[in-house]
Amino acid sequence: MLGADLGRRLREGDLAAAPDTLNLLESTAAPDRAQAAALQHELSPAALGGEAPGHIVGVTGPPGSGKSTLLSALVRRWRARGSTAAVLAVDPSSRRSGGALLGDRARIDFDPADRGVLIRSTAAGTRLGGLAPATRAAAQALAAAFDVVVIETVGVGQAETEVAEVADTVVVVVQPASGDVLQFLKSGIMEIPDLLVVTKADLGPLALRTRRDLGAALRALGSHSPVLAVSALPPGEGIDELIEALRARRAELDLSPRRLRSRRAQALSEYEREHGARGVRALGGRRGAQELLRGEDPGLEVPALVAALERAAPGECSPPGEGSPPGECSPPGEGSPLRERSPRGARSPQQSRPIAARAEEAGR
Ligand SMILES: Nc1nc2c(ncn2[C@@H]2O[C@H](COP(=O)(O)OP(=O)(O)OP(=O)(O)O)[C@@H](O)[C@H]2O)c(=O)[nH]1
Ligand SMILES: [Mg+2]
Repeated sequence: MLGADLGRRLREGDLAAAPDTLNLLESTAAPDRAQAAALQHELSPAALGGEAPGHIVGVTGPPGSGKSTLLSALVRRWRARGSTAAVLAVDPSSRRSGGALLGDRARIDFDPADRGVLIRSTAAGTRLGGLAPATRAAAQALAAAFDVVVIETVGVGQAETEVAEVADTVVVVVQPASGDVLQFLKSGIMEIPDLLVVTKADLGPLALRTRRDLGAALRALGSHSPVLAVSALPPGEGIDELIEALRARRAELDLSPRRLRSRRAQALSEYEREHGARGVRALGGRRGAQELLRGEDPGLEVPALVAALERAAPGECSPPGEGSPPGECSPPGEGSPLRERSPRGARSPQQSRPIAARAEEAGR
């Protein structure tokens, strides 16, 4: 599968390229990683002539609060208005770690024959609330072609923080009487979302009281984020208002600084995953790495930024057996305290080659 072709097709708005794009970005096979870098290159701000125009919306909230049901309603309404939508749902890998506990979890409901909608669920892996790296890359790639790209994650706190790193807008979904979310907000455990949605408004006055309490808490914190009450079950209530609030938010957003910050943060975390704490130290620590990234062209895609970091730490990260001291760039050995930092564990020699070298092999 040629990454560059998929990238070009998405750039031209060919939504049929989206499923293969997701497959490629999710693949961990070494040749696919190189193709994925080529794909991202075709979708860089430099190649697009600006940021990908789609609105990347993070939807997060406690298990069972009604996120998927709400997304079903939103997708239906977006499609009725002629907007295209992709939803990347990050499923908690263990039932213990979250999810609607009573087994009444709703799937996002959509028409599989409609090319204007793409729904993809990915396992969150071992990290509760965490985003898989593929999810970030996928959201950025799909934003070149879809009007809206939603990332659904379960949880508040860490999940919300991670989503905020990649999303243009963060929506937190709570159900009526969510006292814990109110406390999280007040105590600062939870970052202030761009939009708060109280679901299940059909259940009665409790939803309205929750909306009022959350609104008061936000105002006390100096926030002007809207708080909406919706019912996602047919016939639905408040869905158009939510769509309008999202549209207004998108219209006032200055995408560039946000997306640039996100690409740099992502590049650093990918570099760190690949080369460990030692690799980061070779760049003068996180600060040194951030400084280096600030010096790079803002139009570069994430893999190119990772490659720039790799070039800046040549002793650490040149391919094994090509002049560097052995093992410098490979994951720390068994028993090393740094091993934890390399969640992919042992890799084949080809996999541990720097991303830059692999991208070049892909013929970029
Ligand atoms: N009455 C009512 N029930 C709702 C509404 N929205 C969702 N539900 C119900 O709440 C339960 C959980 O909904 P989901 O959409 O699966 O919630 P979720 O937040 O996606 O859950 P997880 O992905 O497991 O965290 C289901 O039984 C839904 O039918 C609503 O607006 N009104
Ligand atoms: Mg869900």
